[in-house]
Amino acid sequence: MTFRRLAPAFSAAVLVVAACGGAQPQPGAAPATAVPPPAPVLPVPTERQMRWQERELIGFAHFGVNTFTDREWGEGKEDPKIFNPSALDARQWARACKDGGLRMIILTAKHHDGFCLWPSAYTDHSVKSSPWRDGKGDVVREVAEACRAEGLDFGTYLSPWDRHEPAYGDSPKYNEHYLKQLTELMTKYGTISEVWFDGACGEGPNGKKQVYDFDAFWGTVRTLQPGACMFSDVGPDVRWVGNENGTAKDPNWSTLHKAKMGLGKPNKSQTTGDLDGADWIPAEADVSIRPGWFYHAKEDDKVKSLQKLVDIYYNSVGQNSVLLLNIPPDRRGLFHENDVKRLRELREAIAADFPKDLAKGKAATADNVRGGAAAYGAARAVDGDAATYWATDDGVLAAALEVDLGAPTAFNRVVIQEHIRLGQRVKAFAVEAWDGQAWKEIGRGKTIGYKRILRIPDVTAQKERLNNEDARGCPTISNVGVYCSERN
Ligand code: FUL
Repeated sequence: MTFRRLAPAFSAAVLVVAACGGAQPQPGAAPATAVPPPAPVLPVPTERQMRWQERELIGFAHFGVNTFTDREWGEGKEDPKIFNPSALDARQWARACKDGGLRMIILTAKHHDGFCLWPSAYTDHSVKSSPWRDGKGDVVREVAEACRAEGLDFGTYLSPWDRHEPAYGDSPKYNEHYLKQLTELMTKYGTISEVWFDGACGEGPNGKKQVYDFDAFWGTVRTLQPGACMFSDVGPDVRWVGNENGTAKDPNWSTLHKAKMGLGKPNKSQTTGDLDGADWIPAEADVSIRPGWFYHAKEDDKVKSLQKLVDIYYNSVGQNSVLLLNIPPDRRGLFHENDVKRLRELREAIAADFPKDLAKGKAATADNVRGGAAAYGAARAVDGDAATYWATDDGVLAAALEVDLGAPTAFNRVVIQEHIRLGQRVKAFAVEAWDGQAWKEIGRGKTIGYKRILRIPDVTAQKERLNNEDARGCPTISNVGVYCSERN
């Protein structure tokens, strides 16, 4: 596929050093047009998947008996009396997450050890058998309420693998038990925004391997919490990115051939998605802020460095994924001070990396505009409005959009977004800067999707250009932003 070049009339700029900044015209709504919008390139996201994607950063909290045994996986034989956080304050978790820019907390309501953080009616292996709050406590409720109070969404992790439950391994019986617990979580704690299904599976006391009835699990969530996104290795709404270090790859298609995959069987598709996948199942990248998922005092000085977390941000959110960052509460029932500090630093570092979109409201042109209509013009990619987009005519898969920054401008970050409500389209793209004499490629990639961020060496140029080289349908680009970060 060749890509188009813009007319020479656009190419008179000089390369000089310039400070970041400048006044920005206000964006306006896209003008009405009789030109029909591009037909969706299927599949497309549901509203619940859009809400999930737009959160970008979400929190995970691994908490339970492992916190008190200093282990990562409990055996299910732990005495519930060991669960006794001395100063549990879920508001502190929620405030720390909010301060870190995270938009949700997903709580391990039950991990593999089977200990329930809520007083389930279907087992005694729970907080009700612990001394914490005299056996009358409910961590799920406290975290759900804290999230609501701080304006965060709330999600639950209910491990199918349960090393305590005697019925485990008797597949129909355990599935029924699991469904009852799932129903408790889906009905007693208000809105649940994400439900996390871990694929781990083992044998029960009867020596038989448990066969999970995921269709029934997913059907129950869909009925009781229709707005919740369900995560598992392969969806139904969100897939695992294929590693636990918070890193997505390029390409990262949000589309997947679900039928070709199996739970617990990671394969290449899980990491990259499938270019022509029949299902919209975007990737979620999970990672812990510490080496372990649960709290261990010996890891207090092993909280990931700010630079490492910033890299993780670029490798996940910046590669069309959502970042799920785990912060394990300690034995007090608090986020440790070191983690709280690092979360705040992360939010500040990201804000500092994107101080101002220097392309917003600037003059933009394209070598093809759908039906010649202003409603799909290049200006729609720099108007700061996620609902508008630049689109080309049907069949024009390679096209270029050029932004005149108005004056030589220093930048080192490029943010590109597709209007994914119409499907993920771009297969290959390059970003170029006009150095006063010629266009120089400053970055390139395969997929864009909801968001693609390129960290590039410092460049000073008056013009930037996005060359869409190939796509699954006419490109629909909602944003091409450039930023100047102090750190490079
Ligand atoms: C894994 C589990 O085995 C880990 O303990 C942790 O919960 C991680 C997020 O998922 O599969």
